[in-house]
Amino acid sequence: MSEFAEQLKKIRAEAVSVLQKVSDAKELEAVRVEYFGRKGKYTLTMKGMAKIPASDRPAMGSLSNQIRNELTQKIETVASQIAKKEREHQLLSERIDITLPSRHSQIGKKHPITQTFEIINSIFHNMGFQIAEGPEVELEYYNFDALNTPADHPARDLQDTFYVEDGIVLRTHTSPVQIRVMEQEQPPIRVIAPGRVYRRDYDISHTPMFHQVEGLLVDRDVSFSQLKGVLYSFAQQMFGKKTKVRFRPHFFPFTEPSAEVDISCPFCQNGCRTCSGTGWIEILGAGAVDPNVFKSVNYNPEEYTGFAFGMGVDRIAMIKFGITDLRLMLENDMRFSEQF
Ligand code: 2U9
Repeated sequence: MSEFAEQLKKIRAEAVSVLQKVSDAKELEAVRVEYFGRKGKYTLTMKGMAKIPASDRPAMGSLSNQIRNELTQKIETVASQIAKKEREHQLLSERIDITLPSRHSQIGKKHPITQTFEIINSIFHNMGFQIAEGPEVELEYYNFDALNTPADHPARDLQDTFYVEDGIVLRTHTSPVQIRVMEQEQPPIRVIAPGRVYRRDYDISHTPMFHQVEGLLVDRDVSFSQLKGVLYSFAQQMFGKKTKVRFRPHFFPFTEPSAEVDISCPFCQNGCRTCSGTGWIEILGAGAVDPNVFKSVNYNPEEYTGFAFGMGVDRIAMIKFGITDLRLMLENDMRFSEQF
């Protein structure tokens, strides 16, 4: 056998044994270069072909081709084995344990004030009242003047009302909404005005922003007894069939006569902390619309009468859900709202 053939067979034997020990793609590439690179063992050996006598060349050409094909195929086989192994390794390392519990996502609940708004709105909606809304930054005219509240009334004081600028306030009640409704529409009027209101009050039982629902009904021959009927029905639906209602005389600039309305304490029979031992809890104010209010919207007070009422929603929510501390309502603590 010629030296050339000997050399090639040696290369083959060596390469086959080296390939058996290769364990990753980088090593494999190094082996490929070692034999078939520009200065690789096989490549260099093949340069000796020129010196082979012409008669031996066909045989040597065939042998070298066979060895090259054999080795190239072996390299490819090893390459695909390595790729398979690496893929398996990757799959194992990225394995997800689908039996693990999922991450807990907190689901919100409606705030008790929102829930209370919805209950109140629906009770009055079922009695035929429409829901009206208006601006929270309001003209002093709509907030006070049109509501028969004189220029020197204490409610207008800088100490009690947030003034945005001269003649513009943060509304202290939702009553201006009803004035705006009456400016736009003729009787019969049946509206409630839910919304945020602002007063310069901040202590254990007052916050500078709170929530109200007010109601207004205007028509011919509206009576105080109709007001009593509507509010009685509201109290029964809101606080239960056993609820008793009483009216105490009061004064508001926009209603005459006026009353404060109490319900029998839902927490006790004859006196507890919530009702200060009286058995009664104040829930709203109300009255017959003052004729001066009608005059400011060009309604004829001889032709029309009406009633109005107003309630603090935060207060109603506290009674409804038995919340004892107003501050809890404003902290946005999920542990609080989850309870309702
Ligand atoms: C118009 C005419 C009259 C609305 C009324 C009350 C009585 C009342 C308070 C309850 C607790 C405010 O949130 S509170 O502090 N409200 O007592 N509100 S009568 O009277 C109106 C409204 C609009 C055109």
